[in-house]
Amino acid sequence: MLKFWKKKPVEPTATPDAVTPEERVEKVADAASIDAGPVVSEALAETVLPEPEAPDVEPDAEEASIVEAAQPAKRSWRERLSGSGFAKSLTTLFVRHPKLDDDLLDELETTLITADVGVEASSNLVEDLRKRMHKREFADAGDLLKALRRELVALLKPVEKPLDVSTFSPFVILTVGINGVGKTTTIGKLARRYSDEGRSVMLAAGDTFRAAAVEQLKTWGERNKVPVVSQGQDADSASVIFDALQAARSRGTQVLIADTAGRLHTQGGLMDELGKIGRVMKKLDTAAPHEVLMVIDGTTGQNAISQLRQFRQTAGVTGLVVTKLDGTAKGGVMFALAREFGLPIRYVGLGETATDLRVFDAEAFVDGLLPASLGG
Ligand SMILES: Nc1nc2c(ncn2[C@@H]2O[C@H](COP(=O)(O)OP(=O)(O)OP(=O)(O)O)[C@@H](O)[C@H]2O)c(=O)[nH]1
Ligand SMILES: [Mg+2]
Repeated sequence: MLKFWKKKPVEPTATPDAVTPEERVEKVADAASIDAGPVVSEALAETVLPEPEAPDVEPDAEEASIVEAAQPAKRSWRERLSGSGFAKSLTTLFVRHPKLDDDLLDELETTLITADVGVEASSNLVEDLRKRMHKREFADAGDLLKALRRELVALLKPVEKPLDVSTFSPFVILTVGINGVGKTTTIGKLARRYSDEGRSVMLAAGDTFRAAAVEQLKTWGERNKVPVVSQGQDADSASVIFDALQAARSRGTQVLIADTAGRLHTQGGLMDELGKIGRVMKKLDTAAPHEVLMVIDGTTGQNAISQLRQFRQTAGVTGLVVTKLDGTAKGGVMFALAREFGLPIRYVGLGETATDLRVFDAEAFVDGLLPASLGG
């Protein structure tokens, strides 16, 4: 769970030779040749990219298998989300109020607000449903459930915009977020996903505050056979990420994912460091980072709104990952984020293992929260 009160990152210390990343960039740019190069794990040499396989099935059979394959995937969203407080209270609500009336709608509003959907969004949604009920649009609570599903999907559909990492090479993803939200774990899961898609991946250990953070990233790297660029503890984060970008470019790596230390959105100095990382990257590639991925803990509630507001301002967030939606998360924050910012939700975390990161799917998510049918 949230552990930001435990760890208090300090301002980054200067590198041993007291060279700022900006100066370092100048030095590297001035140098005729790059000597020692970055520290890259030997796993690079072992990385063998699988050949893309030609489809050997008839189009119809292929379509059928895609549909078939999608069913267990949808089922697994439901299995994972069914433990969440939001899904439980929605199911209980319809069991306790099988009758379509104002009481059902009043409780629905309370349920949405309690799940962190946001007061205004919840009230608007419920008032709209109430009007339609009074106009006798719904025959029973089952019809109301169907309308609720459509409304909830409509709130999330605009932010269902998957990340396309094939637009640049290397495609650079900078992950940001407060402490303990699941940044490093998400990077590990992304490394697995992109490797499985046949892409070459490199990780940059930009969380230089804790030795354990570098080790944690290296473990994910080894597990997925992807190289991890790191420097010693207390190295400058921007310098590590700069080295990694340089290495990724020279090796023709397709996706570079940079980790950063967790920081509170209220810590001005640390927030400024994210801006510096971006500026340093731009010296090598003016379009980098191509995605600033903010990781948000799904159990956070409304505080996620102020976190995102601050990170967007300082780090230019372009996409979101909402983690920990399995377990005790209320999940309503997804709707609040979508409504308030309209930023793409790229992925959601539904567990701790490598395959528990899903491309965000508005329908699958809403269906995972709502009872499948009433009395069924
Ligand atoms: N249940 C669940 N746990 C998750 C998920 N994503 C991450 N975690 C857990 O959350 C904890 C923190 O994850 P980290 O990846 O270390 O978080 P971080 O943001 O890198 O943390 P700092 O580097 O300390 O800021 C770990 O125990 C992860 O296993 C998820 O989707 N579901
Ligand atoms: Mg981390």
